[in-house]
Amino acid sequence: MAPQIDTVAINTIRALAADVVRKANSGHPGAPMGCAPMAHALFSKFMKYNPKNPKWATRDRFVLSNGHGCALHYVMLHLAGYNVTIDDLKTFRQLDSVCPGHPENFMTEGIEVTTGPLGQGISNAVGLAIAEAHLAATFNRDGFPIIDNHTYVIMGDGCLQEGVAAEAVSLAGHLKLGKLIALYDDNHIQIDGDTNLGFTEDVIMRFESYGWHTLILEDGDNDFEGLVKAIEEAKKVTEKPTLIKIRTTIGYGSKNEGTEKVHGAPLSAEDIAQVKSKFGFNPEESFAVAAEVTDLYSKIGENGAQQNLEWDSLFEKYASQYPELASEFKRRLAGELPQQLQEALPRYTPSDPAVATRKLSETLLNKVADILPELIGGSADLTGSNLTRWKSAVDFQHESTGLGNYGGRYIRFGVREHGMAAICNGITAYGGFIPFGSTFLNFISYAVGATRLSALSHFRVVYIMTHDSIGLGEDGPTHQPVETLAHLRATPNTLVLRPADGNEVSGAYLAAFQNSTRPSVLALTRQNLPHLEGSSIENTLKGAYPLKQIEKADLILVATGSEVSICVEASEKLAEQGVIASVVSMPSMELFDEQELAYKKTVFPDGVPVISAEAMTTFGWQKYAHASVGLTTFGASAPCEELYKKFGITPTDIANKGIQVVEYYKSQSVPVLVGKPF
Ligand SMILES: Cc1ncc(C[n+]2csc(CCOP(=O)(O)OP(=O)(O)O)c2C)c(N)n1
Ligand SMILES: *[C@@H]1O[C@H](CO)[C@@H](O)[C@H](O)[C@H]1NC(C)=O
Ligand SMILES: *[C@@H]1O[C@H](CO)[C@@H](O)[C@H](O)[C@H]1NC(C)=O
Ligand SMILES: CC(=O)N[C@H]1CO[C@H](CO)[C@@H](O)[C@@H]1O
Ligand SMILES: CC(=O)N[C@H]1CO[C@H](CO)[C@@H](O)[C@@H]1O
Ligand SMILES: [Mg+2]
Repeated sequence: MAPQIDTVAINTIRALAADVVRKANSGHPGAPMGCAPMAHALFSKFMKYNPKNPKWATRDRFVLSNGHGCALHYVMLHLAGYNVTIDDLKTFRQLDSVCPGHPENFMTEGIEVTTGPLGQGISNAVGLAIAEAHLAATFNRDGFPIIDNHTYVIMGDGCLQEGVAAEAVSLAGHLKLGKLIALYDDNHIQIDGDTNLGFTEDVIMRFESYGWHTLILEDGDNDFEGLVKAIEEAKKVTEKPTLIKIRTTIGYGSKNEGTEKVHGAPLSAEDIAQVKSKFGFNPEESFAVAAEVTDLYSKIGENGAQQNLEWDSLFEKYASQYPELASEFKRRLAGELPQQLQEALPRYTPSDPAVATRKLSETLLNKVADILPELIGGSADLTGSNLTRWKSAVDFQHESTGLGNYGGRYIRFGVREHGMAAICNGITAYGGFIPFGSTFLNFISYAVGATRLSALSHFRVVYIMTHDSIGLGEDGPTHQPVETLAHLRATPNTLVLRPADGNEVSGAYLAAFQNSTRPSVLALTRQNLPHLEGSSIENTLKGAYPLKQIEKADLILVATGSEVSICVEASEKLAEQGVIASVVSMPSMELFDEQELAYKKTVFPDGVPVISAEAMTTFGWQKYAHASVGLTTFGASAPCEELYKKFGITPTDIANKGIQVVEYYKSQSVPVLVGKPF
């Protein structure tokens, strides 16, 4: 039997969660009531945290991967003494509440990552554990365990059904992330009903084959001692992550316990009263916490604050013994860029030979990798194509493999795009890193479940995406992105950059590194591109700029990436026919949109018609252009030059369209697009 106080605390958590959902008249009581023992075990017996300093660098990380059960997390944060009051709990799911409908890392102290889209949280946790292992390997010294913590996860059936989780946990097993401990809420229920409708695999066998240590607890509702023992067991295994499969009852205590009815609907008033009576609580009282439970948790909080103080003095000693390491540690945790970064960025002139932007990206990574030790990442098995591995790189691998070590910064993600992006989110959430992931631009579509969360979570992740158009050629339409950038540009808080040459590649990386609250997607070519007259890092940061200042142009050609130099050629053809065309390079719509209106008007003055050219969907260009060159269909399999001819993206095609557009607007006024007053 568990000591009485634990039972009281667990039942308090269950009743509070039920109250929270009932008050909101919306939410999910089942998972919180079933997972209350796990949460209580972690928050009261295992986790190292200081509720008064939620960002303490070496705190244990906790992720509720079944984010729909977040009433549980908010209740735990409240009990543990974080800045979540009983009144806050009463505002669950209401506008501007610190207790939003699913956990959001930027809304609530103590929430590490945004969860709710199933499978993401457990995958983020793999990133958190990678970050911990790498920082510990980098900064810890004998007698100074500056970074030393676990990552704990609670997840449900849904998380285990999602492909992204399989990608991430497979990598976690390979990497032997021994400080990652996942508690699986094995309640046999999901929304449609019993999991036997579609989920009959042996989860334990699957995780064993991934290289995880596994444990089973038969009665997660009542065997609290067994639960604590299992977590202790898990902590002892240091070279494998652990999965503890815990049999629970969804909605434990409710009249509908053990059924899908308690998954996502508030308990009725009578049911809540019944639950409280069963637990020995006053059925008339809501949001009640017994003094003994408050006391228990306030002692735990004080203990955490004490551990934090001890760590502070350890860090002070560390700082006097290793001053450079300590100041580097502080810089990285603060998310500040090193001063030398900007000078290290390569600059080019038009006489430099034509190079693919993916290759220019490799050159840049080689120049900055040593200056920017927070840069960590890799490719989804396209290192040779994507050119993302710098010369001095060491692989992030467990030492026993002989392939690298935890101090390494190059991650072999395998062909796991979605897992890669979710892991990058977790690494960002840890703090102290700028992670990157790489694949062909087209395959970022496999990862958008996670890249969308990079944006929502305000995470600085750099997505280095190569082979960025039909320009990749022979691989054909299966590999050629068409709609991809339009989708990414439509995603809030996402910086899309498609540089046209070497200076723009440097500018694009600088823009990506400089903003610590949003992800960036760099779209890079496979084919070689000339260095442009008029390009610069500074111009790139403005998002769009004319390559040449022209007093009175008849026409503007705006393009991104590989199509800018094609437009330069088109403008030369037009000049031969007496049409003066200004070429605007637009490496980033978002950066341009953020400029002052006066600047925007100098780039797109009223009365001058605009043609856009981009070798992908024309969708979205209507915002700046009166006519567009691009695709409205999928691409095709052929050499690059033939495809540009087929889809009408040659200097001649663009010049011909230019003549047509100029002719057309001779007889009517040119609509104002940029800076219209509504
Ligand atoms: C990616 C994604 N797909 C669908 C949903 C909607 N959804 C929320 S919970 C849930 C069922 C999850 O089952 P389980 O993890 O077993 O949760 P339990 O019912 O045990 O609380 C679904 C389909 C979601 N949140 N995320
Ligand atoms: C606690 O959070 C509230 C917002 O809910 C904020 O106004 C307040 O300043 C916070 N208090 C502390 C001590 O951080
Ligand atoms: C970062 O990007 C956001 C928009 O996504 C913007 O509001 C903010 O000003 C940017 N910060 C910096 C430092 O550029
Ligand atoms: C300060 C602290 O609690 N550190 C713990 C972090 O986790 C390791 C296990 O990996 C423990 O040994 C430490 O005590
Ligand atoms: C230079 C290089 O690595 N090129 C590769 C680019 O990617 C394609 C597709 O994987 C390969 O076929 C090329 O060899
Ligand atoms: Mg379930």
